[in-house]
Amino acid sequence: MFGLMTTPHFDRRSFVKLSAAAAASMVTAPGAFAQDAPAFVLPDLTYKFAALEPSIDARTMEIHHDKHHAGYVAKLNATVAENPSLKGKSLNELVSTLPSVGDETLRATLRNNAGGHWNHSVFWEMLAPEGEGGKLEGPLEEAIQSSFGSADDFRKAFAAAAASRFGSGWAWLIMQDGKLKVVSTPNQDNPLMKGIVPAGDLGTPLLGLDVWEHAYYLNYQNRRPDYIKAFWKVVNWKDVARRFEEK
Ligand code: MN3
Repeated sequence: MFGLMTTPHFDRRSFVKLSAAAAASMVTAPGAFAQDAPAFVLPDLTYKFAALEPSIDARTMEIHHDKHHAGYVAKLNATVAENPSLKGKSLNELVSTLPSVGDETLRATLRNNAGGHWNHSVFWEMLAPEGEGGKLEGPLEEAIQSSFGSADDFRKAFAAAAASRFGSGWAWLIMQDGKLKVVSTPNQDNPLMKGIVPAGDLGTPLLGLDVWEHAYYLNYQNRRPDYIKAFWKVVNWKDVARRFEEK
């Protein structure tokens, strides 16, 4: 298996906060049931907005997290609240079972907003302040060398996927059938979306890069390649290695 059903790291934190939110809602509204709490919660960053400078500026991080990511979470919660059939489903379940959603409009809403919440939640974890994310080493480095020839060749392939994605989307390093592969997806699609993205792009995401303009435009304007180059300085290799080992 690709490990598609493994629980992402952030789910645990979300659960803790959800429980707190549920408790709070019961205090403020005595008649309310715990399940009235939002199904999904915007995860806090584990570093400050300015922590990724100069690679990614504080204002971009703030808008990206507090407005864009928060927007996906709000829309997703509103969608779940309006559709009882979705209640109790995990984020992983929502993104990996989209074809089972019969209603086309609902499927599109989930694709964008469950996808957006999943993608951004892992993206924040895949970044770390310069010097704190460790380096590419050990079994992950060996696997990258074996799949791409060298770490440099991997970086070139990943950067090419990120630079050539037309419009908005993501570049990914994935584990597919026991091998590492670089793919890219449009909009908020991701490699877990069975039946949505081409089969060749499916796998377990180990590293992702958001190449929507909202991720870089304030600082880099049209210079997406410069943003991609700077990204390498803030990759959290410890997190990538953890995903590689857990896959
Ligand atoms: Mn984004």
